[in-house]
Amino acid sequence: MTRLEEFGWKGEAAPGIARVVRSHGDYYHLACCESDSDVIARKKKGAFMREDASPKPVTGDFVKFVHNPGGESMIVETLERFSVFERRDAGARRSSQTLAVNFDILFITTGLNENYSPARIARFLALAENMGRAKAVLLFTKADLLAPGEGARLAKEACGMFATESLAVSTVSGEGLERLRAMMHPRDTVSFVGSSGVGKSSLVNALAGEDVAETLEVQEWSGKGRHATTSRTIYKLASGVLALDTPGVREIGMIGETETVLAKGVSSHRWRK
Ligand SMILES: Nc1nc2c(ncn2[C@@H]2O[C@H](COP(=O)(O)OP(=O)(O)O)[C@@H](O)[C@H]2O)c(=O)[nH]1
Ligand SMILES: [Mg+2]
Repeated sequence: MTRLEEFGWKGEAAPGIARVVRSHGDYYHLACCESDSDVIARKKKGAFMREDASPKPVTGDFVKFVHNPGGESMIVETLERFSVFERRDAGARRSSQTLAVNFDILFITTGLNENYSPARIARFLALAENMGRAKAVLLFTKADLLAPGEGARLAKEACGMFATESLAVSTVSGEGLERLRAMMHPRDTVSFVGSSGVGKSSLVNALAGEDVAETLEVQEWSGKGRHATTSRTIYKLASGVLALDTPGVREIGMIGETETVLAKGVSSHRWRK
């Protein structure tokens, strides 16, 4: 299998096609069949400026690129996305922010502590409504903070309330992790979205069996709500599953409203250092 296929390309692997597996600033790490390691590329100047141009690439995108082993490789086009999850902002300069693309499963992640809010889950589900060819699963983390069986009960209740598959897990006790693994297939891309601090990176690490993702983005709390982590990465787990870890979403809004519950809940999180 080529590296491009290992990273989720389900069509015929061809030169000139790649997947963005990490991005920081102007630089993109590409998995492709031309190389056994990441090829670093930039966007071709002007290629994403025209009105009819494809969207600017983000981690998870499949792209067309020009490979230049001796110099700079250039991304020239973003291929059509089969799924997209985006946040819509009210009155902001940018009207939307693309949080994840080309995922097979969207895990809407909620902590079983102050983070728990049916209203927020409903909001995430509403944003997920037209996300494309992917399924949504409600994932409840930190089940160890509740009495035994309580997390599973809440997950079952949510499943009834939202008619969406639900699961309670804990990276501390290991509860639910086997069921979570069983939901994911090799070369599928899974994406975890939810508030900062709910344990998305911890889950990726637990699934990977080693620390690949940075957890507890400490600066995030000291910087008055600023997100320190802006890079997004696709991690290839030993199982062959591709996990897309995204920076936390502090506020996720529908057009015309702002989520404030999150900011309030944060200060009383018991795990805050
Ligand atoms: N009690 C408990 N704490 C957890 C669990 N998973 C993660 N945490 C803690 O929650 C905090 C935030 O985790 P992190 O993975 O960085 O969250 P992210 O911002 O969603 O990526 C860290 O202090 C973790 O140790 C869990 O299952 N149970
Ligand atoms: Mg994280």
